[in-house]
Amino acid sequence: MRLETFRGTSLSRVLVDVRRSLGDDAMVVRTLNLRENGRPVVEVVAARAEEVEAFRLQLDGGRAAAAKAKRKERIGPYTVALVGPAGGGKSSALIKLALHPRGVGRKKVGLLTLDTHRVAGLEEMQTFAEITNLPLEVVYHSREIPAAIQRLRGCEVILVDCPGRAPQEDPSEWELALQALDPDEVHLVLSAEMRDSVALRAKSVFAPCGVTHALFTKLDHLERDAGLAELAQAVGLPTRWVADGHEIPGDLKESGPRILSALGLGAVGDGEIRRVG
Ligand SMILES: Nc1nc2c(ncn2[C@@H]2O[C@H](COP(=O)(O)OP(=O)(O)OP(=O)(O)O)[C@@H](O)[C@H]2O)c(=O)[nH]1
Ligand SMILES: [Mg+2]
Repeated sequence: MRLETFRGTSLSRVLVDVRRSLGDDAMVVRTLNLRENGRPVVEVVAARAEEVEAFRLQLDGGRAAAAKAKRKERIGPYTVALVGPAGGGKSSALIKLALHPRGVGRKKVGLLTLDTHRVAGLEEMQTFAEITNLPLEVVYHSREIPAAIQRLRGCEVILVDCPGRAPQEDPSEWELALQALDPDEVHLVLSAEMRDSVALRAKSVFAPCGVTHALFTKLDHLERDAGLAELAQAVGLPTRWVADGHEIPGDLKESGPRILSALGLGAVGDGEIRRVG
């Protein structure tokens, strides 16, 4: 989505330019009153309505037709896997998702971890499962998947934690296990501090995992969410959730209003967009 900046001596004149350039239903992202050489100037940042709508649809693609079609052919718990580079916040996001009503906290949740390489990672998940009394399956080999799923069959949703390792040409056991699980959704978990180019690289590296969504974390490290909307646009994946801190489970947010408001489109939570005129 392209944001264009218009300047003029009065708001009404600038809006005429905006309409002429971007169409009658152009959307105003922000207006600023400035001074240039001592004179008052109005600056308007705006975008084409259809481009804003396309971005909104991109973020909302969690209801993608492909996922629905796949779902029709399956029975059993809905499966959501979290993949991504080491330290991106997969396990923390999984814990928040499992508990928060904005995540899947209202459902009957089961946990499954493929991150068996690091003792600390495994212990973290086991401790979490114990405290919350949620069932946890620890899977070392792909052949263990059917039995693990069978034991979790009473759950509505299974959240799957993965190691922070890039997929290999010769798939390792956790990748084979992920393939055997064939999750309904695979969220690529990325720190929002990443440069767009690094995030795009991660997207292509983790593509073999069947990534369907992005989940951005560490928004609390950004200054007023600066760069978040640009990153989400660059990555170009449906994005349902973002994480913005250490608090469990509170620091999990719905992505749409948060990302659009990072652009100045509507206040957080209301999803409203101002039209010109
Ligand atoms: N400030 C902040 N820190 C976060 C957030 N999410 C995760 N972290 C921290 O980032 C670090 C890594 O988080 P993890 O959840 O272990 O990341 P991971 O992707 O599971 O890491 P690996 O399993 O090693 O690949 C931890 O210190 C978390 O507390 C967030 O939204 N904000
Ligand atoms: Mg982890």
